[in-house]
Order: sequence, then C-alpha cells, then structure tokens
Amino acid sequence: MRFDMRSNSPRVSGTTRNNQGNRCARAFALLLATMTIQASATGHLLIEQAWIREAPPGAMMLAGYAVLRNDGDAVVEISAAQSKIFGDVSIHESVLEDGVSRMHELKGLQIAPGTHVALAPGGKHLMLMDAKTPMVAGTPVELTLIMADGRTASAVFIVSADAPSPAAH
Ligand SMILES: [Cu+2]
Repeated sequence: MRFDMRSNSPRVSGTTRNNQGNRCARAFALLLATMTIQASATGHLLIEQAWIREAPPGAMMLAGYAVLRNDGDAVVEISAAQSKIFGDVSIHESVLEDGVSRMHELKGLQIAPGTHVALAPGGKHLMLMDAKTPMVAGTPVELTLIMADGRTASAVFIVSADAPSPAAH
C-alpha cells in the first residue's frame, strides 16, 4: 500500500510544484508591489522630554534639549530649527577641546529609522538666542524642527531647572 502511494507521488508532486510555481509568481508580484510602497517610506519624528534650561534673567543664550525619536522607516534629517519666541535658533554640539568645553554649529542631524538622538546638556542642543519673552521656569515655548524634505515637527519645550523625567510622559 505504502509503496503504491509513493510510486504515484512523482505525478502528484509534479502537479503541486506547478501550482506552487504560480503561487510563487503571485507572491513575487505582491512582494514587488510592497517594495514599491516601501520605496516611498518616510521617517516620522517624535519630539519627547522637551525642555529649555532655565537661565538667569537677561541671559543672552539658552539651550533647548529633547529626545528626538524616529519611529518611521526612513532616515529623518533635521536641517534647521526655528521659534517665534527666539530671534535665532541653531543646532549646536558641545565638545571638549583641550579640557575646555566649546560649542560649534551642526549643519543638521540625522536619525536612523527606529533610533533616537538625545539633545542633552554637555552634548547636542538647540541654541536659542534673542528671547522675546522672559524665560522663567514653567514657561512653555514652541520650537519647530525643519526636516531636509521640507516637513516640520513642533513641540512645546518647558523652561525648567532640570530635565523632565521620562516617567512624567
Ligand atoms: Cu550652543
């Protein structure tokens, strides 16, 4: 019995293979369609734990910090930042040179899909110049990040002495 069934099997599996071939062709066509959709994938920028470090009244410069998260499926490239509350906003990075902390301007920030970049004291930050209103603790300030593709993402940064705890969100 078993032997007979096995002897029939080449024909049966031959038919099956043809069906699988058709199915494979359809699956491949679907895969191509899916890949076309993925080719137009975009990054998606989330601005979290946004705050501005409180400074003495009349301070010329303030610094904004946040966690910039990309939960999209393409790179997010931030090329500039702006705010109605500040005359000038730029992207800076602090670095130690010969034991002295200096900052320089960055042309932009790149965030890979599924990753984040932390703007934090001692590292990357938003340099905020020429405040139009007093920056006392608790003041909400809207900042807008501009991406290289022209899209924007805004968030309210709260003036504070310390970084907000992640649990607060
Ligand atoms: Cu700076």
